[in-house]
Amino acid sequence: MGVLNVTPDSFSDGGRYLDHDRALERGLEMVAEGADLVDVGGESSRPGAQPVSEAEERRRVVPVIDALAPHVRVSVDTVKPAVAEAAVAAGATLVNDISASLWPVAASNGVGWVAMHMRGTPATMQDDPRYGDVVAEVRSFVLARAHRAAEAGVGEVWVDPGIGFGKTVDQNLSLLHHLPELAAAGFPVVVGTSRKSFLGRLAARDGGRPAPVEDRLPGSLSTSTWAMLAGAAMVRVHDVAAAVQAATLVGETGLVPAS
Ligand code: HH2
Repeated sequence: MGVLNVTPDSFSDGGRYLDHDRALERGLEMVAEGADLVDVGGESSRPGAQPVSEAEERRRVVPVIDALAPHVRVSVDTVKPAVAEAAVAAGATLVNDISASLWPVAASNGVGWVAMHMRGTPATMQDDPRYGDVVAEVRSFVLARAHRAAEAGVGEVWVDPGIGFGKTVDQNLSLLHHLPELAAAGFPVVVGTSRKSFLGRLAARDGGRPAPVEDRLPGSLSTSTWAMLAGAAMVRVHDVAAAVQAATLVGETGLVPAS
């Protein structure tokens, strides 16, 4: 799943693809690089991000989805039902939902749905995140939502532990460590670690300064490779060509768990 943020403020590619033609060009480039799916988003969910209006988000994503859908499977990264509806009408066939609440939209439109775990909202999620047992809480949350969606008639339901969404570095690492248990629960798993700040902190340089976004490819690739080996059926990445190479290698090792 290649990431395409049609936003001015996403944490790693904000502003680069706000222009329609540049977004389309990048989307097609990711297809050429081997992406099976392009995830189009019109609202940043980085820590502290402020929401945008429904009309503005629709204006950003709908023309890009409309132009990309004939070439590749498209998902829409949104938490707004009306934006999801408009995106599906434009050709998206998967609703990537960081709020894990839009399954009724997926059910009524006959499209797939991703249930991701987040603590609170992007504006507040990194304010002192605490859990009794992060792995158990995230797992029971996403599985409960996934079962509700399946009961409502959604035929394709994914679960996602929501790396970086209201989690400390250690909590993110615990979730990655315990990914095999989530993958064994019966729903396909998608994982997004790409360029996230915990990778910057883990690669901190002298004096503890986190590695900047452009230096997080090694962490992005090693964690997405780990996720694939641990049973994730899809990884959400910015650097598609590198991730496809890693995925090919993982496939050729023969170590991928049987699904
Ligand atoms: N991460 C981001 C956004 N959407 N969706 C899923 N399913 N899983 C994720 O881990 C995930 C996601 C955040 O990354 P990005 O889109 O690059 O940044 P921003 O939210 O600032 O636009």
